Amino acid sequence: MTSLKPTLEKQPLAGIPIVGFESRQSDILKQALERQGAVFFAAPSVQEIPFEQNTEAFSFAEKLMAGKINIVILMTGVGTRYLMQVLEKKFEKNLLVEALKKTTLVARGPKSVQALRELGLVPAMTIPEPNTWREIIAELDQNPRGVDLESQTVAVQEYGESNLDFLTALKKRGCRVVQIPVYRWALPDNREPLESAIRKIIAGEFKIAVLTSAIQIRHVLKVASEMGVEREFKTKFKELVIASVGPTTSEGLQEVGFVADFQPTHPKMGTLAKELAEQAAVLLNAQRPTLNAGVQRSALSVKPLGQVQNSLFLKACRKESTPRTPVWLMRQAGRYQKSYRAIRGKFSFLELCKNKEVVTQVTLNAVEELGVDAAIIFSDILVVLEPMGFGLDYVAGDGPVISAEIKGLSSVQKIPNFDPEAELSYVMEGIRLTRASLNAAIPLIGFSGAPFTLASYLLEGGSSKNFIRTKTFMFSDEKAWHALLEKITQLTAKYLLAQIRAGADAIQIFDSWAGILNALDYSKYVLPHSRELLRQVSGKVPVIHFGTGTSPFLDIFSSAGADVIGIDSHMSLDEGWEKAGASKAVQGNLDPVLLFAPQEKIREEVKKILEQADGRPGHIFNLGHGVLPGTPEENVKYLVDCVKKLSVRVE
Ligand code: 1CP
Repeated sequence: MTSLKPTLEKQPLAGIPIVGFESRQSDILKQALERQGAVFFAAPSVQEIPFEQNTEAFSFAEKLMAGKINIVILMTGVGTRYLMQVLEKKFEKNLLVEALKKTTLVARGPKSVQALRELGLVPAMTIPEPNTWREIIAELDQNPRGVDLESQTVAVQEYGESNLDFLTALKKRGCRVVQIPVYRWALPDNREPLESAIRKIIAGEFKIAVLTSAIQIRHVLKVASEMGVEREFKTKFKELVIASVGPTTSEGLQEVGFVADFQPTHPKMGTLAKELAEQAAVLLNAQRPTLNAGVQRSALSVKPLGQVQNSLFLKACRKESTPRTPVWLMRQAGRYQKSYRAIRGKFSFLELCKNKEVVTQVTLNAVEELGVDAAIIFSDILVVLEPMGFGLDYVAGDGPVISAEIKGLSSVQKIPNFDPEAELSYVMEGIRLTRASLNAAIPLIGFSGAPFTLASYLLEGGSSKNFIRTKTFMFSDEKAWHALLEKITQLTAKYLLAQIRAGADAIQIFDSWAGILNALDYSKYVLPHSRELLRQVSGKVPVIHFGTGTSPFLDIFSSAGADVIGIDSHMSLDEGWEKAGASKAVQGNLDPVLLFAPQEKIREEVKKILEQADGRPGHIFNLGHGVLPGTPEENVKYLVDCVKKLSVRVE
């Protein structure tokens, strides 16, 4: 025994107690982790109970034999085998296989490919990793084998429970869908290991929990609740490193309020064990980055595409339904926070914006302190003014001071084109480092000012009340005005595209002061430029278009073309949504001043806004404008908690 010790000590998982909830393949997981030195505790959480008298399966077989099924999608290997076992009781195997050969067979993953191979069948289509329903739809949409979905009959071998998102996506494409449920999930007959694991988690006996399917966490919570320890369990479970095998499992975790800390590059148990071992040291020491030590959580840097794409925030941006409403707040990082003031004490505002480690820390602090569903990169809309050749300073108490003298067309023509990758490299580096340090399931928002709002700062030289210089310039020299906005549009588009390349998962365009114009002037002097900017940056990641005072012309504002429309607090959310258009997602709209009010009042207003949104897909909770300096921090946190609790949708 002792001879093993030196080698074991070199293994990063040596002696680390890990709990896993896998059932059927528990041994494979155990071996893979033990090979890395871990001490594994198996707590099977699910059993599959095949439907013996499966009428849906029989009716599928009849349609199949009659040549009425065009496409068969095999979701799991075990399901494919169960299905054949059930069908063979009533039908002849050869005939079934022959009939399957005449359809287009789609295998979701390598295990369904294997199960088909055992029948002598080869799928016409296999699905790339991470093998979720989204990849299936993407493959079918690409239509590589000339499969036209419209009016096709598609049979889906289901497992455990129906995936409504998937079925809806198929139906939207004009398919007739035949569901073939093959087994249902149940708790294991022997719950003792699971109950014991729950007790051990509460006692702090594990360091890492491994989940290998989305149903597992729901079963674990069910048993914890039956044991009367759900609350303690949840608190302690969050202290573990939570490892998820892939995006669907991570999404399942997120739906019940947990965030996966780790997800391997391939959704396989072997890869999970290997990469978990590689990253264990960093994961187990996960600390927030410190100013001097740099960012230490690089292990979380893997950004498996599926994981962030399935976040509540990005789903809502795409108008997909979510189990609760996502929430983040404009200016969630800022002077109302003690942690921000402490850091700001050491740097000037621009120094802060230009230091990627500090940018990362400030961005993450807000996410972690508040528990919001999205991060926004810490920067400012005005930093673009420097490479445009203008002086920029932030003067305590007075806000930004910009030295610019724009007098007619010739001064507009003098504004240089600049390369944002080079001249605003600190923003891109900040995005890269933040993305690498941020929890892989939390999206990062990049941003810019909109052409009008940026022009107003240039022309006013800073903040303004009446925007006299801006409007005077606009009304008296239309040609120069349009040239100025066109110039800013081109530069801003390049800047936003660079942010997307650096890793921004969504972008927000702040047209904070658009509401000082009326509908006609907005349409004439601003809309064409905002529309052009949106045209240039759309289609890559969701784009949020925010303004204040825009309610009188929110329909026109919305027609500029963003995916998500910001609604300020001057209009109720439902009215705003109607005006923005039902096809849009919306973001908003609690009055930031309400955060100074008693918590009961905040709760009441949150409820009101949620009622107005009425559970419709596509609402992102936010304020109508940024968090104000001086806002009580506990109220900001309270707001976020309220949204999370009050918006849970009961299915
Ligand atoms: O003293 C300080 O510490 C500076 C305060 C501060 C902060 C925290 C400024 C100066 N900018 C920021 C950060 C900031 N600004 C962020 C990232 C933080 C986050 O949202 O979590 C963002 C997205 C902005 C965007 C921004 N800057 C806007 C659009 C949003 C809005 O509130 O309408 C605008 C208009 C600015 C300009 C600006 N930056 C800072 C000031 C004081 C101002 C002027 C505001 C005004 O004219 O009233």
